[in-house]
Amino acid sequence: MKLFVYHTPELTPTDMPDCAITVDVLRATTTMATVLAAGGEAVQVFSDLDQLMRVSESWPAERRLRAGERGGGKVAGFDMGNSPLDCTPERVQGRRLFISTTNGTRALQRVQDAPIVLAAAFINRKAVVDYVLSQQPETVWIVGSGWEGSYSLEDTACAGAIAHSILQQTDSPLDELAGNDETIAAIALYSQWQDKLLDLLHHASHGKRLLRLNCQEDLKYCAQTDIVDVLPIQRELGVLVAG
Ligand code: 3SL
Repeated sequence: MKLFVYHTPELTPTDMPDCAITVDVLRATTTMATVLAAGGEAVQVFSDLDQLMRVSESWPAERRLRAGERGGGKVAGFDMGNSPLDCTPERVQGRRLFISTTNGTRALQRVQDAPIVLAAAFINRKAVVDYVLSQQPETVWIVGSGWEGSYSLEDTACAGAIAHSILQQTDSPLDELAGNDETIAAIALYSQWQDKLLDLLHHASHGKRLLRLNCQEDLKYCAQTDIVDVLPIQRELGVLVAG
């Protein structure tokens, strides 16, 4: 197995790996994992808000939830923004989440043609790592969502958490497992911050943006590791289910 970390969708090559893992710790992939862990039927991702509205219109109203986020805030006319804390079992059970966010949904679409597409965050890191180890894909890309084309500290730290755990559980030396320098840097970043991930989110520029929007509790939630045992896996183009 070779692991490659890419910091943003823009830095991700155009050919496809055997397995692509998209990461948006703050907050899209954390929200997706939470919805599926809470009994949501599926998560369907869109980069375009109008397209989301059109497609979801054909879905029964009582079995859908529309989530729209731009700039960290909820888009007018949508049921919710992108806070994982809004995704309680009472609210999401049996429903499909139709979601469009600034960066996370775009990152997922960037690698949607890979044979295996997963969504990962700190909260479901173990479920993702266990699945990758069970499947042993030859090439694994971990793609950070970043923020509008630029680097996000928290996504690279989560990529490092995944790579670090895979490294610990395989016999391969670091140089054999790591396919690019970014993978080694991500492992180093995670190793330094693993016991203070909430502090790291407070240092991150998007963390600061969310703090200005009073999302302190979201940061606390997103900083937790391995708290949900759920594998968001793409079943059809743009649709993720609990695997
Ligand atoms: O960029 C994204 O996709 C979002 O996760 C951003 S936010 O955390 O909802 O502001």
